[in-house]
Amino acid sequence: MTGGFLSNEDRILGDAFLKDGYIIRAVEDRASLDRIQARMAELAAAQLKLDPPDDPKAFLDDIHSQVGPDKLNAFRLAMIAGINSEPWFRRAYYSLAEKTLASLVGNELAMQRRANLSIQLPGDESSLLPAHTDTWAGDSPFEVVVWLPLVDCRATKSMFILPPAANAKAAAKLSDYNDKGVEALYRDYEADARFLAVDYGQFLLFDQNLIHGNRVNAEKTTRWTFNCRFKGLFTPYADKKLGEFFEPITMRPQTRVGLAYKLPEGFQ
Ligand SMILES: O=C(O)CCC(=O)C(=O)O
Ligand SMILES: [Fe+2]
Repeated sequence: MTGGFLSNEDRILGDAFLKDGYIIRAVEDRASLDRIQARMAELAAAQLKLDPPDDPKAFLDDIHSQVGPDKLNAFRLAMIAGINSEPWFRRAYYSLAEKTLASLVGNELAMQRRANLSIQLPGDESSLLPAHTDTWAGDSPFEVVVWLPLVDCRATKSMFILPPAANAKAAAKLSDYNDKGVEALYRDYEADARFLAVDYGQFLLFDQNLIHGNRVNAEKTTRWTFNCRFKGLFTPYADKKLGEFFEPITMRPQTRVGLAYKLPEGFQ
């Protein structure tokens, strides 16, 4: 049987992931999470010419009092550039979900080179992601997303996903929406969509082959979330290539040996 040699622990986690299409867990390295959050708050304050905040979470939650929708995308891009230029950032991000990734994806992994950041101000309609799967847009079905909130994310301040059963129903009828569009798709499956409650201190790991997206943030505070893709290093790639979009992060010694090996020439 496939996976018959998995440990009990891996089997239990894997069954939960396959049933729901996602898992939500406490981060595996709280110090790294706090470091990322603190640095983001510092970068945001510097960008806005403010003093570094005492309470990073409250500052980030309230950023809509400092940044309006017109300046939001430039601000967001500056935040992404700032955090991705920290040499420790990707290792810290990986450490938040290291064991879970090993269990659900593998022990030789490729990681997205630059994590994305989503900032959603209360009531802002300008930066929404309609219902989609990443695979429709050129991602490999072997990719998962590690989604990380810097503030507590609940209801429309979070993202929604269709669990596998509802997703399968929607996928079977997808061609009906060529004309009707994905907003109609969302409406028709809205009752099945799960808005995932993920608080600061937790991460969400989800299967991006399932329909997901977000709506206008109807909460009173601003959403800050990272998303970053991981896949088995030797699983098939789609549009996002190794070396361009992805980078190997946990290659094992015998793989290095194998990749470097050249059969001796001229020896019979
Ligand atoms: O953060 C969201 O609302 C959606 C994220 C998403 O679509 C993704 O990470 O693939
Ligand atoms: Fe997505």
